[in-house]
Amino acid sequence: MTAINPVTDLSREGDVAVITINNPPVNALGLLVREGLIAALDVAGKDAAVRAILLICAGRTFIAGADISEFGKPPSGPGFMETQNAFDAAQKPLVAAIHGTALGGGLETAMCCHYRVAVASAKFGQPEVNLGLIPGAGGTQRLPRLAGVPKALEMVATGKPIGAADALANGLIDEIVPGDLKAGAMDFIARLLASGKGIRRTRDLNDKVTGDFAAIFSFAKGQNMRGFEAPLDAINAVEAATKLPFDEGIAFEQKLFLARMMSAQSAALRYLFFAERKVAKIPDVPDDTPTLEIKKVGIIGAGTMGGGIAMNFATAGIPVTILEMKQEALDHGLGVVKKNYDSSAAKGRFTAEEAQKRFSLLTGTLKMEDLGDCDLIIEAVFERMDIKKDVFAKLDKIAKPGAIMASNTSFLNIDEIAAVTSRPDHVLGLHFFSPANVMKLLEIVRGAKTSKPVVATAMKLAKTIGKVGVLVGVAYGFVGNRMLAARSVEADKMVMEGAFPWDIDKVLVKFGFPMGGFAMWDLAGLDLGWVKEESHGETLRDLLNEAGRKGQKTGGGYYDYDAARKPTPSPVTEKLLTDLWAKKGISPRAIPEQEILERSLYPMINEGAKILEEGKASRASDIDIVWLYGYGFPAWRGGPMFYADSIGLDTVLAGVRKYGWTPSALLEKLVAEKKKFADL
Ligand code: T1G
Repeated sequence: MTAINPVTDLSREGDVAVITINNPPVNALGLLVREGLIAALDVAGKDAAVRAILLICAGRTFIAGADISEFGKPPSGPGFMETQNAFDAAQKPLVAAIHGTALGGGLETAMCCHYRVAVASAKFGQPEVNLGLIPGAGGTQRLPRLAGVPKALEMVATGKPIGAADALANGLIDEIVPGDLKAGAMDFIARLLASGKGIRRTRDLNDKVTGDFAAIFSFAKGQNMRGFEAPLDAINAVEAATKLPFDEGIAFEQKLFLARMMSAQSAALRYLFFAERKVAKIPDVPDDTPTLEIKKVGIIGAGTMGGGIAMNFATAGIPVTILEMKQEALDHGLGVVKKNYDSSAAKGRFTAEEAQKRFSLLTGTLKMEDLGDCDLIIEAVFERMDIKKDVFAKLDKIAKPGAIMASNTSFLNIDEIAAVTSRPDHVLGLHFFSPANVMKLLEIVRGAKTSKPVVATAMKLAKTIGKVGVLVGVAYGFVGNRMLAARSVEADKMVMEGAFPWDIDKVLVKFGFPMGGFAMWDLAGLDLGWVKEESHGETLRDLLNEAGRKGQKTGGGYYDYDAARKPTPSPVTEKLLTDLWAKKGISPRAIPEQEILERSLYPMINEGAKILEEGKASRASDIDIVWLYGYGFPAWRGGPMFYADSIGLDTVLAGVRKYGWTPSALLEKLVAEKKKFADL
C-alpha cells in the first residue's frame, strides 16, 4: 500500500491496482482527493504489472460530491477538468466500486470510470441544483450517455437521487454486487479481464444521446421554476449532450457551471446547506450532552395535529399511545391516520404492509393513566392556556419519573405551562407545523428551566423522526409565527388602505413563496384563533368568518375554491371589503408592488433582529432555516436574514423608519457598524 497523499492510498492486488480514497466525513472531492486521484492513476498506468484499476472509498460512502466549503474561494491545484481528463487518458480498464451516496462530483468521477459496480443500498445523484449549481465535472454530458436522456434529465433537474436497482436498469451501473463490495468488484474485474472487453470511455458512448429529444426537452423547460435559475441551465446542458460533440458539450457545461457558481442564488443555497447543519449546534449544550432514550411516546389529542404528530413517531418505528377524551374523537383521529397511511401506500410511497406496520404501532386510549410508561408525552389540545395548564397538572401526576412532557403549542408560554408541574426541567415545547407528518420544521422551545439533557434529547429526536429541529426561546409565537404575525399585521393594514388580499399574495408568489399569506390563512382556516363573541365585523377576517367563509375547508375564505381547491379571487370577499372601506370612510389606493414587498418582508426582518437581540434564536441562520422549512421562503433567496444582508441592512432600516415601525436596536447597531447579520 502506497500513501499517495493523506487521503489517497494505492495498492496492488494481483494485477489490479486499487485506489482507496479516505477523506472523512464524506470523501468530498476536495483538492487533496483530486491531486491523489491524478497521481494514483499516473502511477498505476505506468505499472506494467497492472491490468485494471479499481477506485473504492473507505468510510461511510463513495465520494459524496465536490467539497462545498471550497466554493467561492480562489481555485487552487487541479480542478474538475484536469481530474476527469486524467480518467479519460487511462489506458487500462477503470472500475468504480460504489457504496453509500455517489453524489455530484462523486457520481461524475464514477462516470469517468469505464465500469461501475455498487452494493444494493447505494444511491446515485446529481444534487447540484439544490445548491443553485449544475453538474460541473462532466455529469451533464456523461449521465445521458449512460442512463439515457429521460433519466438524466430527471436526476439533474430535480437533484433527487436514485437507487441501485434504478441505476442498473438504466445502464448507469453495470452490476449490483451481493455481499462485500470490494470482493464483488474484484470478481467483476476478473470477469472483465477474462472477457477481453477492455476500456469503455463514457465520452465515446453516443447511442443514448442520438435521436429526436425535442418534445422531452420542451416539456422539461416548460416546468414552473418560480424564478429558480439552476434547473433550466441543467436541462440546457443535458440538451447540449444531444447536439454537440463531447468536448464542445463539456465546454458548454463549464460555461454554465461557472456562471451558476458566481450567482447569488447559489451563494444563498450553499449558505443554507451549512445553515441547516449548524442548527444542531447549541452554544451551551455540548454535542456529548447525555440524552434520554425515547422508546415509547404518548400523544394527548387525536385531532389534526395530534394525529399528524403521532405518524412521525410510528413512521420512525416508535410505538405511540394516543389519548382522547371521547371514543368518537379517538376513532375519528385514528381513522384519519389510517386513511393517510393507506393513501400514501396507494400512491406507492411505501407498501401496504409498511402502512399496516406503522399503523399497528398506534394504540388509542381514553385513560391518561395509559401514558404512565411513556418516555415522552406531547400535548396537542386546544390552543388555550387554561386547558393546557389543566392537562399538564394532571400529566405531572401520571407521567413516569424522567419522562419528558412537551406542548405542541404554536404561541403560548412554555414557562407558564412548566410552572404547573413538579418537573419544569423536563418540560419544553415541540412545535410541529401543519400538516405535522409532512412539514419538516420542528421548533424546539426551550423553557427557562428545561434541562440540557432534555434539550439534547429533543434535538436528537428531531433527526430520528426526519425533522429539522431548530431550538427557539419562549416568546409569543417563538420565531416563525412571531415573524409571520409581524407580516400579517402589515398585510391587514394594507387591506384597509386599498389592497385586495390577492394583490398582496401575488407579490409574495412573484418573490418566490409557494403561496401568499391570505392563501395560507385559507389553508389553515380563518377561524384559527377567531372568537365569535369578540367578532364585530371590524376587519375583513371577521366579516368572512361571520359569513361562514372559513377558508378552503368551507370552499371559500379570502378566495373561492373549486373542487380541486384551485383559488380564485372571490367577488364575495371583494364586496365585503369594498363595503367595509365605505363604512369606514376609506378611500382605497392602489399600493405599488415594491411597497407591498417591503411592507411584507421588512417587518419580518425587523422582528427577526429583535429575536436575535432577545436571544430567542441561536443565530440568524437558524431563523432562515425556520422560514425555509416552516413557511416555504424561496431557498434560492437564502431566508429573510440572508436576504436582508443581500439587499443591505441600511436599506431595511430605512424602510422600517419610512413605514414608522420601531426599529430593532440590533438592526440599528449593525447598520451603524456597517455589519451584517452574518457577522454575528
Ligand atoms: N462538501 C463539504 N462538506 C460536506 C459535503 C460536501 N459535499 N457533504 C457533507 N458534508 C459535511 C457536512 O457539512 C457535515 O459536516 C458532514 O459532512 C456530514 O454531513 C463538481 C460542483 C452526503 C447525503 O450536494 O447530501 O459536487 O456538520 O450531516 O445526513 O458537479 O451530507 O459534521 O461538520 O449531511 O449523513 C454535490 C451534499 C456537491 C451532497 C450525507 N454533493 N451532502 O448526509 O450527513 S456540488 C452534495 C449531502 C458538486 C460537482 C458539483 C449529505 C450526505 P459537519 P451530513 P448525512
